[in-house]
Amino acid sequence: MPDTRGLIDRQLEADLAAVTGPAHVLVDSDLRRPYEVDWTRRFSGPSRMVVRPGTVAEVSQVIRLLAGRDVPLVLQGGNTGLVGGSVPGQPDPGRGAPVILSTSRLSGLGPVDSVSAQVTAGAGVTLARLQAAAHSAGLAFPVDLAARDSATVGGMIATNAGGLHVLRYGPMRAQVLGVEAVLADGTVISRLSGLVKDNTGYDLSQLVVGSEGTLAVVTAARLRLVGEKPQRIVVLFGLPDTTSALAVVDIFRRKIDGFQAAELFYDEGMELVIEHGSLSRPLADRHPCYLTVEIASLEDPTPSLMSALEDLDVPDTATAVAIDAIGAERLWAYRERHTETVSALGVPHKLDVTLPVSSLADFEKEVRREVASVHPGARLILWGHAGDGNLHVNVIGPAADDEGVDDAVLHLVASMHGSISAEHGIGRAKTRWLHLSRSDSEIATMRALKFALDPGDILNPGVLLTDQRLTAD
Ligand code: 2HG
Ligand code: ZN
Repeated sequence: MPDTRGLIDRQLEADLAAVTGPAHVLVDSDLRRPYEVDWTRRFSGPSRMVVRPGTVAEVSQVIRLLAGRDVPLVLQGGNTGLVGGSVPGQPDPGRGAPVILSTSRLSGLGPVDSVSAQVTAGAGVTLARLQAAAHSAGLAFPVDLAARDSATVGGMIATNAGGLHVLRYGPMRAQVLGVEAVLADGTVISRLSGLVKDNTGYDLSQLVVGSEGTLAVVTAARLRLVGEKPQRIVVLFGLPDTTSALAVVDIFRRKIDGFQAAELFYDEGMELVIEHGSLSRPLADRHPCYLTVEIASLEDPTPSLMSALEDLDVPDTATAVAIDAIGAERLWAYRERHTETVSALGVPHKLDVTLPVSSLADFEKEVRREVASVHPGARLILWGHAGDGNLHVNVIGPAADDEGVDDAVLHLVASMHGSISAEHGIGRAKTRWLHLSRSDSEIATMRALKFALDPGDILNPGVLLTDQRLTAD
């Protein structure tokens, strides 16, 4: 029997190499392996090869080649998405394993246009590089997140990333003025002119934002920047409970103009981070709950901070304040190091959920009870973005493929009128539960859009929507 699959793959490798150059087609299993496992280590799957196109024209040719042979494609940016959306799942029995298209070489970064406060960035530009470019022009990029050194513009657009400053500037979607993207048949669409007002029909760029690589491959984007706010204060509060943290958020929202982050975590997370990072204790005592607040403005925010603190009527509160960059980084570490600390304990189940802010304190109690009853002995570490009602429920203990805790937590979220994904997306992790947050008619509309743009189900099959040998019904 001739090895047909092997022959087909060798031909594919040669054809892809003719487009990108052989150095950018990785076939060897050791070279492929890092692309096949997601950051959490919970999601992984085999690929045929990895291709790294360097231009939009190359992306288009690669997609045409793969679509013409019915070979599925998995898109990968910084691979920091946490829901398995950027790695292969189980191979499709009919079509075999996918090709991974890495956007890492689409790393062109245009000049910052300070008059319009905009910049054009390739999909492979990391968030940290984008932030540095904005900073050198006296501007700032409005989105910030802990994975800034690895997360890339393309992935952040595909997942509509949120992060630390959503309460002030909104998520990634709010920063995207237009994208350049390649459709499933290789067609390139481009809206990089940066026109703030452009009412000429469907906003195709915004359709692609948050579509998790299922509708198009983003290759570049025109992004909004904001004026840099150099006067920054970070306050770490030690508090009795979630309700007190929300009281701080409430007062700061009303009284402080440059209020831009309100990050919630708890004693168990603080203790783990201190131990894992060998950090000193930031406050004299332990507290059940912590809130990291950041204020940034043009003028010194101290007077409005003092006035907000005077209005705060929460007992048993302690604070540590940082007014310089080194102190701010030190205080931020207790919050930002949660993800890496939890991963050092094992392979986490990560449930990124939002609740109406008014239900967050009840949810915190309920989720502790629920996890303890479904998986006694599991370790639960909670943290999140208090201003957005967004909690990251991290559970260590259940096996990677044991979905009992996931199921219980997501049903609890739905019963409390929350969303099963706040900022990470559905990926492969949550497709089973999409119906908890989206109605049948919404899912049918999403499937119709997917079918219209990618009838062969080439782009990220198995991500976001399941059963994707789609029909238009
Ligand atoms: C964060 O806010 C990130 O720290 C990651 O969204 C959350 O690791 C997580 O569960
Ligand atoms: Zn987050």
